[in-house]
Amino acid sequence: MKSLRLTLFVVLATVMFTQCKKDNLNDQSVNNGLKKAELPDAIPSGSYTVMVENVSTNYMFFESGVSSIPEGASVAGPAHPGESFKFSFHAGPNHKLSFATMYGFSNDGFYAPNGDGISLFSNATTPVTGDITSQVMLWDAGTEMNQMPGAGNMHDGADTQDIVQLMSAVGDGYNYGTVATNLKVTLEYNGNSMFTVTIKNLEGTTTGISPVAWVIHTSPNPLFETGRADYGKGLESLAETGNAAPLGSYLKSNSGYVSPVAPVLWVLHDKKDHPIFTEGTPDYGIGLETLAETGNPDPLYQSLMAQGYATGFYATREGGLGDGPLFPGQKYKFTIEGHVGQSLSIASMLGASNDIFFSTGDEGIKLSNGAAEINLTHFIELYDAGTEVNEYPGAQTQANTVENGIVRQLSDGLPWPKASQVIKVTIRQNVKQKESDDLE
Ligand SMILES: [Ca+2]
Ligand SMILES: [Ca+2]
Ligand SMILES: [Ca+2]
Ligand SMILES: [Ca+2]
Repeated sequence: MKSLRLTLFVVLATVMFTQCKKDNLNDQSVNNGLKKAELPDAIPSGSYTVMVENVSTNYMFFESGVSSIPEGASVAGPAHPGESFKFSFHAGPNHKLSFATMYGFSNDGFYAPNGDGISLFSNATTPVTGDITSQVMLWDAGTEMNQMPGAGNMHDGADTQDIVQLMSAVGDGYNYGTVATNLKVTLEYNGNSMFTVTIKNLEGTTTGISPVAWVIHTSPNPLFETGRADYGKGLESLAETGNAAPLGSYLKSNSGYVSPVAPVLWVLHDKKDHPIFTEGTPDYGIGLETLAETGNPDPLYQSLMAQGYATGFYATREGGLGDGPLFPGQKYKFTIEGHVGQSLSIASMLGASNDIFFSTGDEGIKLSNGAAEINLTHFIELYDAGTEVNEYPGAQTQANTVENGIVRQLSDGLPWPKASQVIKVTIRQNVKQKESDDLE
């Protein structure tokens, strides 16, 4: 899995912020276009502080939805005996499937997998397909007193605030049939990290089933936790009335793509140099492929050093969080020594991708004078290194595929976020005291 590779590298490399050519660059910088009279005590230095932040929304779930129209029907409603619900989604090796559908002839009974959800890949590489009915159970939401299940159920049990548990653990003495005689749940793999689930209500079933709320997730217990009261996010409504909309809308508003931002490589150069890549041409083969595919900037850093550039990379998160990629809300803050007029280029992998990276473009951004903080985010775009085949955002199932592409701005038709939805980059020129400068 991609983000794992990223994390592993960071553990291995105790990344130190490195800079070279610091001394001679510093001296060149001070008088470049400077109006000294306006700055009696402090003058701009060649030192800049760069802040990189992951500004993504930290969604709890990856994808979600409601399947409300039985196959072959034209309006929303329950699936009667012999009918089925079908839905599709994308998922990667770390994703699980959970769903819930009401056992119609009960008070608050519903079918669902257990809290862990259903694994979608075995050995992290092979998509799971076929009959997954054995991973589905009948649960009691604990929100209504049970009555005799069946067509005669008045659905007027008393409201309760009990725990969610297996129906078999409730001990109400009623016969709900078995999951295997009521349902058949199957999983198909459609390729390109897409799956389709079919929940068939069997001919010999003891009940109809309601529209299905489903969610693709990584953390356990997205819909309920065994032994705990209902979360109050819509499961009660689904389990008691078959209305999946409230639960579906809760899941929807908490679902989306989340990616870490990998450690950030920077390099100072002349605008014409294009040290990291040249747009529209193949990767130089000096380390960008590793940066873009695994998040590890070290090979590119070593190459740029060997070419004599002022370069470095940074992986230490603010707030005592140690080295690692940036998760939502986390930031790097580091200082570079350059001079006005030089170009600054940065590169960092979009962690939940194949070979997508943030970049300032092949020419970089010109360093300027001015002590105000400047937001550089609008100079940052997502680029495709052209070295690994792109897959659905956040559902990376393969590594080391061959793309034979060129480095270019990301444009593959897949629903990637904009760079500015994930990353924020600011720069501030540091000032230093004139006296101390004179002492140097
Ligand atoms: Ca109940
Ligand atoms: Ca209730
Ligand atoms: Ca690619
Ligand atoms: Ca590759």
